[in-house]
Amino acid sequence: MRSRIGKKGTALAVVALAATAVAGGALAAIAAHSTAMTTTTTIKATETNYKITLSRATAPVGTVVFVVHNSSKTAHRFGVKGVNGFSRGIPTLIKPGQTKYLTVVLKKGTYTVFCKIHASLGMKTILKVGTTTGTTTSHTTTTSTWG
Ligand SMILES: [Cu+2]
Repeated sequence: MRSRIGKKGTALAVVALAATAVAGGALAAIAAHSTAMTTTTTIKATETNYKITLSRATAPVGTVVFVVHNSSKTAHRFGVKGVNGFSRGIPTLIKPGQTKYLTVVLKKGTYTVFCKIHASLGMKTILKVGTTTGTTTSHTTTTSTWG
């Protein structure tokens, strides 16, 4: 019967060494700093007459990049409204066939994504931020201080 203790023992020793190194002074500070994370979520928004369809209805807290495509034959606008007076939008018309981008940093809350011109015709939808369930995915970027 062969024993596997030899291999396991080596692996444990390596882990212990690494832990000791990190615990020592400056290295620990760097390791702590590099755990700061920013989450960026890209959401596709398709504008038609008179509807906005989002590729996802929820997003984690952080940066959200809206890729707004107007697939109708009418010019539209694109804006995001939220709690505490949050209001951002693409400042120009999105003409038929055009794609424009809006990058926003969103806190936890419920936001209304809308077309300023046609909101009264129902051209608006809801985006929930910070209430993500297991069905959503996010891209997490770890910022390293190593260069
Ligand atoms: Cu519109």
